[in-house]
Amino acid sequence: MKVALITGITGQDGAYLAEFLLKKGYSVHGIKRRSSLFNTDRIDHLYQDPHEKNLKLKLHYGDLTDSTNLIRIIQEVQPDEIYNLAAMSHVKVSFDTPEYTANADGIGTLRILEAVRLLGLTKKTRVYQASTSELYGLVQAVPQSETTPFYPRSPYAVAKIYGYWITVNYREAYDMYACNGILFNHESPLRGETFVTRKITRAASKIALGLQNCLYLGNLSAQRDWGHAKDYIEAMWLILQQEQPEDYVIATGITTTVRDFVKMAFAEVGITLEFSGKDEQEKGVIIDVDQELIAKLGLNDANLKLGTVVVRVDPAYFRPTEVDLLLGDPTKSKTKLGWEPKYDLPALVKDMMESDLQLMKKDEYLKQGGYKTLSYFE
Ligand code: NDP
Ligand code: GDR
Repeated sequence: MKVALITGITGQDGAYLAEFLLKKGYSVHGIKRRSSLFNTDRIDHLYQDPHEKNLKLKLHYGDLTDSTNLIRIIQEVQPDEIYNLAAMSHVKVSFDTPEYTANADGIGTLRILEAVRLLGLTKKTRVYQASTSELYGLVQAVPQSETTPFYPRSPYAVAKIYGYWITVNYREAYDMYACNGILFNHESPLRGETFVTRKITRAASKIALGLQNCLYLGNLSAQRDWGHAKDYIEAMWLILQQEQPEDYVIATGITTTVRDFVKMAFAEVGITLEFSGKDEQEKGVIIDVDQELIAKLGLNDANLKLGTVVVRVDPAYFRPTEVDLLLGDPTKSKTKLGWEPKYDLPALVKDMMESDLQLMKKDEYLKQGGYKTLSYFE
């Protein structure tokens, strides 16, 4: 039985990857952070009571900023494969916490590689590093491939560029099987709520249910190459199953603006939006409501009047330096890995909207049932 260690197992990709590896018969170990509230929602369905025999999934407390802890866990687990997914992964937040981001995302990668080396595991343990299309940053060329030059545009991307190169360096210096997956944006119903796609699908669902009036966003013209996380974690696994360790771009090869993603999400709940105005004054206005679809989905059209503004721009969400256009070239991963995504963008939007509509309906039922959040001081 192969043994895998996943850092960042409580995140979007970690959750999908853990399930995927368990299905493949792996023994899976994950590193989770200590938190004052439970932070294992995404993997609770995989959880096994630690008292059970033949545990297939085991969680360890740890942090990428603590090298002694990482060395101890890797020594105990003796993994065949490490997937280093843990990171402070929010680009905008990295401008607020640049030093922490460098520590966790940059030096954190070094800590993992160095632990493998110090423990004499360079021939046994294969390492996957979660690199990112943010490395391309300021557009040098499109589509972006494994040979396109990098120009990072945020403390996050600068930290990740260290992670990228230290992975390449350990591969070359110590003959390790260590690889970068340069993954373009990938989303899912498990996506963190403050990334733009999930923020949009949650808000579109709430607005359609009359639980929210307006969605405030930043740069609507940014273009992203969006895929589904379920497809992308499979590529991570494939990258570690090859004869030679190499770096791969994982992308769909199609780019879309944030504005068009908004339109697609609202269309799933029968709302057609038109955008007018420029930059900070830009607005998304309802120009059509599909009554049949609204009725079919069991929604309430009371707030959905033609001409209502449901999307506005708030410059607070602009970034000091933006990445305007990402468009990946997945030729190498398709030909060498045989990787083929199952979801296109419309299928991704549909999946996220169906899931968020269900979640928001639960909120609506609770509200209708008279449930109120209690104050702990009452
Ligand atoms: P998430 O933000 O959903 O998950 C990040 C995970 O890292 C969480 O489990 C989080 O724990 C954990 N974590 C954060 N800081 C630390 C730390 N200091 N020590 C230990 N664990 C930590 O990210 P995704 O799943 O979306 O992404 C996975 C990886 O892939 C990240 O490295 C990200 O930067 C990278 N990436 C993501 C892309 C995407 O589009 N999703 C594209 C390209 C790269 P907690 O749950 O407690 O917060
Ligand atoms: P990104 O994802 O920065 O590409 O990083 P995010 O969804 O945060 O932003 C995508 C684009 O949308 C614009 N945008 C907004 N973004 C957010 N979060 N909130 C808003 O209100 C908003 N309005 C417009 C942004 O300016 C940006 O252009 C993600 C993360 O998962 C990284 O960890 C990963 O490395 C990259 O994808 C690839």
